[in-house]
Amino acid sequence: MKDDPLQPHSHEPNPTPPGADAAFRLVVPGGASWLISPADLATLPQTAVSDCIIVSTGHGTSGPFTFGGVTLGALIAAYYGGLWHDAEIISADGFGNRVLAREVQQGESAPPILLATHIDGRPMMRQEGLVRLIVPSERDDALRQVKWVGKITINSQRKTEN
Ligand SMILES: Nc1nc2c(c(=O)[nH]1)N[C@H]1C(S)=C(S)[C@@H](COP(=O)(O)O)O[C@H]1N2
Ligand SMILES: [Mo]
Repeated sequence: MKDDPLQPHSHEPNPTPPGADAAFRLVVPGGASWLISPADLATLPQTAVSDCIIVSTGHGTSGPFTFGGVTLGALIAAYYGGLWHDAEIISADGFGNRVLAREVQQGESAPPILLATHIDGRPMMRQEGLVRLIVPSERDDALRQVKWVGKITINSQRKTEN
C-alpha cells in the first residue's frame, strides 16, 4: 500500500526530526492510550544493548553503538496486562515497523528490542532519533531502526488484510 508507514519503500534516511517533542502515544487494545515522554521511560527498568549497528543502504554503516533504554516488552508490560500479537511503531515522518510479540518474547536467544533514549552512555539528542526503536538483530538494513517514535499501537490479534 502506498503511504503506509509500515511499508517503507525508501532506503533514503530522513535526517530531520518531525518535531521537537520526543513524547509518543501508546495505544493498547480497547483504545486506552497514554502520552509517554523520555522522563516516563526513565522510571521503568533500564536495559543496554551493545554492538548495535545501523546499516544504511548506500550511506554506509555506523556504529557499533551501545543503545540504552526500555525494552519494548517492559514498556508494554507496564501499561497492558493482556495477550497481544504485534506492535506498530511509527514516526510522524511516515516511517514505521511492525514488531511481533514472539520477537519480544524470544528471551535470551536474541538481544532485546529497545526503545532507546541513550547512545553510548549519554542521552540521545532529538536529532539522533530520540526515542528510537532499536532492533539489534537487524544487521543488513536499517528499516526497523525507527527514529522519532511518535505512536505505538498494540494489536491483540493479527489484522486481516484486504
Ligand atoms: N523516522 C525515521 N526513521 C528512520 C528513517 C527515516 O527516514 N525516518 N530512515 C531509516 C533508514 S533508511 C536508515 S538507513 C536509518 C539511518 O539512521 P541514521 O540516521 O542514524 O544514520 O534510519 C532508519 N530510520
Ligand atoms: Mo537506509
